[in-house]
Amino acid sequence: MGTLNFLTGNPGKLEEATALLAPLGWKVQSFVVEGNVPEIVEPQTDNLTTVALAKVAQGVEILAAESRLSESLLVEDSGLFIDALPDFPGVYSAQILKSIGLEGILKLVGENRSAQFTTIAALWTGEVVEVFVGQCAGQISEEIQGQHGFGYDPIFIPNEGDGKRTFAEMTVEEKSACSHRGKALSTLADFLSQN
Ligand code: ITT
Repeated sequence: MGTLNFLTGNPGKLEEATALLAPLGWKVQSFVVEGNVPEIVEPQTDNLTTVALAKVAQGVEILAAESRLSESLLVEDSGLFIDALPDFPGVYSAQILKSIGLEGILKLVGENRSAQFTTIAALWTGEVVEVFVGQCAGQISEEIQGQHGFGYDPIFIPNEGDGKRTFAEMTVEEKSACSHRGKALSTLADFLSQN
């Protein structure tokens, strides 16, 4: 079985990647050095791809310093983009969530509730970096709904599915079947199976 080192400080991302990739024969493990997830500096930019590439570059430097360059390294950067609020919260999704919370977002959204989640995943294969993209279109819910998942899940209703339930009202498997991350990682899994 192949092993993927996933460099992330977000346990929800790790859980979703494991649920999706383990049945396909990939062991997903948290990338840790001396028991800790390494600190990564995210550049100030409004582009998810730039952030994902900066994360993977720093991760590969750490692999090299650990003499583990032949191992894999997966990173990803995700963001929610609300149509009525251009580029918001976008690459600043983590900071905005911390500062105004889900209630704050709901107050800002008016009649047009359309939104998209995007994931840019970057994989160091041990030789090269490959990039995978996943997108999921949906609507911002009227209220906070559901207990599962993390981040913006309780206010995002994907258009695929019944169009009523938020990601936080779905199982991990249901979310991955239509989510931005699920799509990016499914493409990654196809790539791995062919290479
Ligand atoms: P990393 O260590 O992997 O960077 P992070 O949580 O900082 O973890 P991101 O910058 O990619 O990851 O995420 C930005 C924000 O968007 C953060 O607050 C997440 O909780 C949220 N987010 C990302 N993916 C999400 C998803 O599938 N559902 C809901 N919220 C999500």
